[in-house]
Amino acid sequence: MRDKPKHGAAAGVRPERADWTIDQQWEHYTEQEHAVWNRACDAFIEGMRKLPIDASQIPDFRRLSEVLMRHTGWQIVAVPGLVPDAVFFDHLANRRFPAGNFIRGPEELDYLEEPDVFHDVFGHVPMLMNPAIADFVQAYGVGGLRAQELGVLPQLARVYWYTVEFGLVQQHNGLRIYGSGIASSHTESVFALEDASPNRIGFALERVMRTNYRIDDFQEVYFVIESLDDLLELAKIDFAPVYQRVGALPELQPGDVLATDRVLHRGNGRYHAAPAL
Ligand code: HBI
Ligand code: FE
Repeated sequence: MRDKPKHGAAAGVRPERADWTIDQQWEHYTEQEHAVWNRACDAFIEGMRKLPIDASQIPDFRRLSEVLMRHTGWQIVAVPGLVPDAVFFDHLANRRFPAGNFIRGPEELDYLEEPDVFHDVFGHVPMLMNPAIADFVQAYGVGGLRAQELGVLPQLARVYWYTVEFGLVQQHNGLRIYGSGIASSHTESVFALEDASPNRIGFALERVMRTNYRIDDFQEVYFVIESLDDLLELAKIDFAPVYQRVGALPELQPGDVLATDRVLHRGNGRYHAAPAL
């Protein structure tokens, strides 16, 4: 079993400010916390060259925001952990990315359900330097507020989950990770790209909107886009009729494979079939 949430709304934290932002308190990170940050592979650090991300310590959000602002108009604001959905969407709709200011402990290195500074900065910030992701994440914020009003948030949240968090992209030189949830987990990076267990299926909007996901373990299915620019097309779609169609169809479980799926890899399902230790 996993521990209860320790940070943010789920842990009963009360906001000091209405928008839930707090001081990151960058000066207060300890040597040990900085050391947890410093566990990325060299290749990933390479990709973040334009950002003031130094592998030796936790980045300062003010400095990250300066660079992001110049490139894609985004900034990073510190939050204590998960924030309420409406608050999260409002930040995104205004090109502010809420990043957890706490860092996981050394015993939670590989994956935790709560977004900490490692997941948010190491996973999301480099992607927000990309113009397609920058616009798509903002569109998700705008769409999220609307989906809440329409009572269809679970369907929209699946799109975010299977793209921004756990998406794969078919690059000219092979399958690559763009999902931040994968990028911020070394073992899931290996699992998502190379393991025989999970399904890898071509991204199809309505299919994805029907598909439940796991938040407590590796994914059973990864959806693959052909280019990050595909996300820009997605952001232009009027979702109202899509919600109608999807709402009339049965939900799918993460391990399901449909006759209509474009299957890139049919997983053997071994990882999730094994009894829990
Ligand atoms: N809060 N800090 C933070 N980060 C998230 O990714 C986040 C959140 N609150 C709600 C939320 N995500 C979601 O579950 C929505 O995307 C639906
Ligand atoms: Fe995330």
